Amino acid sequence: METKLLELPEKEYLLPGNRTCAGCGLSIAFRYILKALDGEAIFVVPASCLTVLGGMYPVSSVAAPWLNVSFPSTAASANGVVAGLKALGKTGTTVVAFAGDGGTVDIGIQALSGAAERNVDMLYICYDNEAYMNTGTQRSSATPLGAKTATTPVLGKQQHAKDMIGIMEAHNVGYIATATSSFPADLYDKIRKAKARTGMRYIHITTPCSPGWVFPARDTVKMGRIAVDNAMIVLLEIEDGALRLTGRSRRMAQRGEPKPIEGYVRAQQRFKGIGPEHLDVVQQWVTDRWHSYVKRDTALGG
Ligand SMILES: Cc1ncc(C[n+]2csc(CCOP(=O)(O)OP(=O)(O)O)c2C)c(N)n1
Ligand SMILES: [Mg+2]
Repeated sequence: METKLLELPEKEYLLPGNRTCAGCGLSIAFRYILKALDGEAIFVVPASCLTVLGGMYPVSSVAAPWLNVSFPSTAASANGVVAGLKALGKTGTTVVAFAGDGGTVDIGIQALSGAAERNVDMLYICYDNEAYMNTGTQRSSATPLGAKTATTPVLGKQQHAKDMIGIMEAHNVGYIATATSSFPADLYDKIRKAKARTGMRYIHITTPCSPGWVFPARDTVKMGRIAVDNAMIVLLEIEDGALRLTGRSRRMAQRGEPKPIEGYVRAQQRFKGIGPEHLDVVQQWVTDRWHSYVKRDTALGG
């Protein structure tokens, strides 16, 4: 059963006022993540916009325990917290390793791989704004092909985004999901599901970034919705190897094909000047990925 937006709990754990930019997708996502966890969580966070959101000691915008850790060590540090809780005999608290795309897909990947291989009892969340945003938009291996960043300023990035879902599947992670801040009820349901399980769980959340993708701050929610409509984001979950499309992606698959990516690309200045050769390559990549996911969802007749 899908939770509806109006059914979400009213209690807030993200306190009013934090230091993120206007229209921050991460801020929206985190609000619903905290609701889904009932505040019963310890967050382990490396350097990122999330650290900025958390605030500087002695003040915090988040009503939950929180550890700031070194960049590459997020999953290893979370493993230490898991071991500590076990030694104290404490149960019922979800240990959440929570890092950006740079901190996950590039810098923290070895610690994450180790923790996934050991099936450590944690929820690992990667919020993906598709670049190193906190330091001024440098490309990461999650940046899409063609996007201009401070380190790919002329032609845009020349490689596709790394397939983190495939990498987590190769580690036999029991629960893997994608989500976006633009569909908070879908995100809420996935965090609830992950909370109820044990072992490693991995959720990859795309969080549109107004200054980094260069679109008006008021359009953050719209940008994630267009991304889903164009299959730049595919909402799915993989439970013990069984893949299921969820929410709007599921409804789209039942109706037909996603819209072309052009609407998404034209809405963001980071893709300004992208040539047809790049646009076609990204479109083909998006279409192929969409079909490979739809084919694996047996209930969709794949
Ligand atoms: C070892 C180390 N290298 C570099 C930095 C500088 N640094 C702080 S935040 C950040 C960007 C993080 O990018 P990402 O993980 O994608 O999170 P985002 O800022 O996009 O939210 C960098 C490079 C650091 N704090 N520590
Ligand atoms: Mg980032």
